[in-house]
Amino acid sequence: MGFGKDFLWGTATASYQIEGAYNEDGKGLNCWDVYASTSGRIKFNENANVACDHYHHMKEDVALMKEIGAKAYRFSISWTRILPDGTGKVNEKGIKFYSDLVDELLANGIEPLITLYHWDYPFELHKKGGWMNPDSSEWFLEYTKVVVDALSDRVSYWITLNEPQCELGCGFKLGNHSPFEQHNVRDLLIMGHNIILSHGKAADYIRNNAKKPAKISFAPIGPCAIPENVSPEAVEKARKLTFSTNKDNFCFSISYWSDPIYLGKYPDELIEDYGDLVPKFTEEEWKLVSTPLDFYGTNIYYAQESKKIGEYSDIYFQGKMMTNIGWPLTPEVMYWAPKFYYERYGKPVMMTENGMASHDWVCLDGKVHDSYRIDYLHRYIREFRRAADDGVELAGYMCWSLMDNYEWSHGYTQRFGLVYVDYPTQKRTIKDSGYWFKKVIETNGEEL
Ligand code: GCO
Repeated sequence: MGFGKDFLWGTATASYQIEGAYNEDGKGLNCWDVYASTSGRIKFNENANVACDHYHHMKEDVALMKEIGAKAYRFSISWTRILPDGTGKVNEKGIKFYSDLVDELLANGIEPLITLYHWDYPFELHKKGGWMNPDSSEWFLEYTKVVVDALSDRVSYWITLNEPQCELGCGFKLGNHSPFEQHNVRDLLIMGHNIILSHGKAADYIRNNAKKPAKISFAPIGPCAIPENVSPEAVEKARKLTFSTNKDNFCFSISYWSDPIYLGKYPDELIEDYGDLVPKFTEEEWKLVSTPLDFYGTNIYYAQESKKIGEYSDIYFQGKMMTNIGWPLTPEVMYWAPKFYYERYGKPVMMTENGMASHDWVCLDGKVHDSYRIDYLHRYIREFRRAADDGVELAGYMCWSLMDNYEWSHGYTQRFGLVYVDYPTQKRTIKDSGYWFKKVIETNGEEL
């Protein structure tokens, strides 16, 4: 069966990680701009003030996508480039940048997929309490309206939120992402509630107001557990673990976010664990939250740990193959996750991110020979295709990332790109994996 004829092959990035130009042309500051270098939580205190300087290399970067043969590009919009204070005054130069990007993509036959929010929260709104503020979903709606009104005449694919798990879990529970805070369960449930409602209001607005018929989703992480074997009992055990809200770690779970959005209810387990601490949606709000979506976006890099084995676990064992960032190689997750998500949420699955970090450099011959990344992608995409062969509807695959960029708390130490970026000179070099991916696209993944 393989990937269908309309399967979208592309690459993905996010505004803060690539754009730079953090204070140019009227852009307002976000929480990463303000805290990255002062938090003490980022490798070498690095920030993305310049990053890949994509703001000034936009056309060159679209040309690279074209060279790689990508049919789609997932990128995020910087909220404060559009609304410098988060609400109120609109920055026309910010809109122009994204409008030009969309035009450039379309002129090169590349489908734009917009992520509205990939973690770069407006600093002015943060000062007003951010997601804790009961108005926060209205702020998000105001921002959504400006973007959708400006770009939906040319854009069909909309992803409301990237990985709300990390937004909440890393930003406000663990405190290792901006704004580097640590909150109690009560606060986390309030913020989660407002984030889910923000998604709902945005999805409803897009559905009813986009000028082109819209395809909408969000892009949660997909920490799926892999069955120990293929017996029905083992599969059921993995399924249960995959969708568990996981008590104190509920903000990193799948079901805490996806059940309200795709099934119109909170998971029973969450209510059993937290009862009245879980803020309630009105009936009207539930309708917005569960606005029917078109696909299920998911970012997947490795499986969920499901069993401790002494010092180790089923996914981390002595000498286990790991990528440079320390994530284990678990290609089977690309089969099981789409299968489980399709069963539960009933929508075509789009891999909105997948890829690997490795130690890359430009070799003496001027090329980047990243054979490990080719092997990683080969193993993962092959498993993804197996899900299609098994009847799971798949919508696309967005490789993370188009180019090396700022990897949050790891600063620039992790290279995820199909394109190498030499930061001091901003010179780009397509890696061997970029050319390999080009062939995969040309053959629609049939030769893997
Ligand atoms: C995430 C984000 C990306 C990361 C990528 C590699 O998944 O954390 O969506 O911004 O850069 O996933 O960690």
